[in-house]
Amino acid sequence: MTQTKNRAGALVGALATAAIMGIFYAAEQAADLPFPPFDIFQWISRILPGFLVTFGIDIIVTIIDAFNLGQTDDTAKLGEQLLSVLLVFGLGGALGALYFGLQQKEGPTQKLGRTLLPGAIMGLLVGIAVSFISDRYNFTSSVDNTLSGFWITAVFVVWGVVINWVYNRLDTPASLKTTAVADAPETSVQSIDRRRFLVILGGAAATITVIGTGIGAYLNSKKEEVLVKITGAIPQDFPNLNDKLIPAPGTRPEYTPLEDHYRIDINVSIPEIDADTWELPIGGLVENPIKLTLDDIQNNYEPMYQYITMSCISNRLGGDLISTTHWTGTSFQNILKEVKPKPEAKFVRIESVDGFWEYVDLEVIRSDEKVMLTYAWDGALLKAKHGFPLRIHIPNRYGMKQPKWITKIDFVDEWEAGYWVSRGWDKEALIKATSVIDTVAVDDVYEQGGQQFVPVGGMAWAGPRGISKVEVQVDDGEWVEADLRQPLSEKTWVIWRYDWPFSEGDHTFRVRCTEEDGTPQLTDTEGTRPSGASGIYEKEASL
Ligand SMILES: Nc1nc2c(c(=O)[nH]1)N[C@H]1C(S)=C(S)[C@@H](COP(=O)(O)O)O[C@H]1N2
Ligand SMILES: [Mo]
Repeated sequence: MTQTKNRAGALVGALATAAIMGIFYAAEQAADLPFPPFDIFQWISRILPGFLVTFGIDIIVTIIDAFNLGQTDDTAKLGEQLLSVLLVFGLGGALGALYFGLQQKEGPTQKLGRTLLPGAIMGLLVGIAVSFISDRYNFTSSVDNTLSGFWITAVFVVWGVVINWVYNRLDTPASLKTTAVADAPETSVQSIDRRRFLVILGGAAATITVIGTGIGAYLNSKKEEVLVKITGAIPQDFPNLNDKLIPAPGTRPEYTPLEDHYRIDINVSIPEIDADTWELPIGGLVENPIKLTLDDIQNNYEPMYQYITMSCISNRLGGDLISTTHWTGTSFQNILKEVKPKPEAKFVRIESVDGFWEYVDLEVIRSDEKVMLTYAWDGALLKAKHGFPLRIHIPNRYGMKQPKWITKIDFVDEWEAGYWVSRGWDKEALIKATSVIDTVAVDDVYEQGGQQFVPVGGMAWAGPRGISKVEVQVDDGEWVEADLRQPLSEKTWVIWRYDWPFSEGDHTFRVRCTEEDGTPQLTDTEGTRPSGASGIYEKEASL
């Protein structure tokens, strides 16, 4: 009997939870209130040990790879959202089962009899706990946290009361009897009544979920992020406009369309910062602490423009977590001049709205004017998902060293591990030179002087260290130099092309590159963790 009870409890708990998720979602879209499942997921992802998180991400990326599920970043975020909802659904079921189980025991809850009090108490406790989580791990909602807390708690109280009410409704002597003779329930009028009740309940829960989700989805589709263009920052003609090299068909775009730029961060929902109230305090070990608004940063400092290729350290060889766009900001050195670091200041600690943080060595900033506080990409203020209103660019490092959504900058005398470093990733996260084949354009074979050629192409990248040479090898042949296109800047990837005078059959193509100063790329195959992927990229093709 207990088992039946627990199962009924799990079902009722899960149904009630599905219904309130619909309500939360509609309210999020309509009134910008928090959507607790995402906040709970963000909380869990931050407290789990780093290796577990990385392991989880790895599994998600492997699945996306193996089943060709589209863009890694978008699919992974969708997967996280799905997981959040499933997780909360499961928790709701577990609480329902627990509630039904406790109610049945001769315990204190039993004494409360047939009131709705025990359910209300459970809802209150769960609601308060979830409100605390939301308070700390929601970076999206614009609603005051106290108000959000009341909203979340109220919804959970209703949730608890509903579970309680359903329990009372099911727990009639008759229905207890039928659960005891569960093998032959159809013979009992009460059992039919009980089943009908559960079906109605399921229908009601599903209706609320569908309506809530529908309203939410409709409101969501009406929202569109407006890009705020900045005239002076709009990239004009590309500096390599006159380069003769035409990329082999199928080569990635040299300049990534903004909507295709990869996105990676620790958030299920995109943090949203209100530029009207945002102010950046820059202080700590400095003579002159300041506070900057977005307006200040845009107007009071010399702007700087750079074409930049950025990659996630989690990008696999040939993966899509790497992109190139045009960045606008101001050199961090301009800020140094103004705040005047004290002699004991050795590092800068950068903090973000989502609880992310990193350290930058002051020497790195002093020795490279291109460390840049960035407010615009592709000629417009940063999109929310790319760090609005302010992010930093640190040359020669993977993305994990470069916080988005910056909320605070402190000058300090001691280094500490940043968010990903404290979770086992490389301290320096220096970019590794890599080269990749995007295409062996078998559909674009052409003839010249009686010989057939197949265009082969891709990119090579070593951050600001630059690329001097790319070589291609077919099967076990000689390494042959490819033609290089002038890059958009010394920091962007280099597009290369090699036209192979081909022979029919199945072939293996390999690529390697050399840095500007003659350093060859690493040829040993290494996975992404902890220092970034490297190795010789291979591609098979039949001609
Ligand atoms: N605040 C914050 N900044 C962050 C991250 C983050 O999770 N939170 N992720 C970093 C990582 S791992 C990468 S690869 C880059 C990606 O920037 P993008 O999403 O704009 O491409 O942002 C970096 N900055
Ligand atoms: Mo990353």
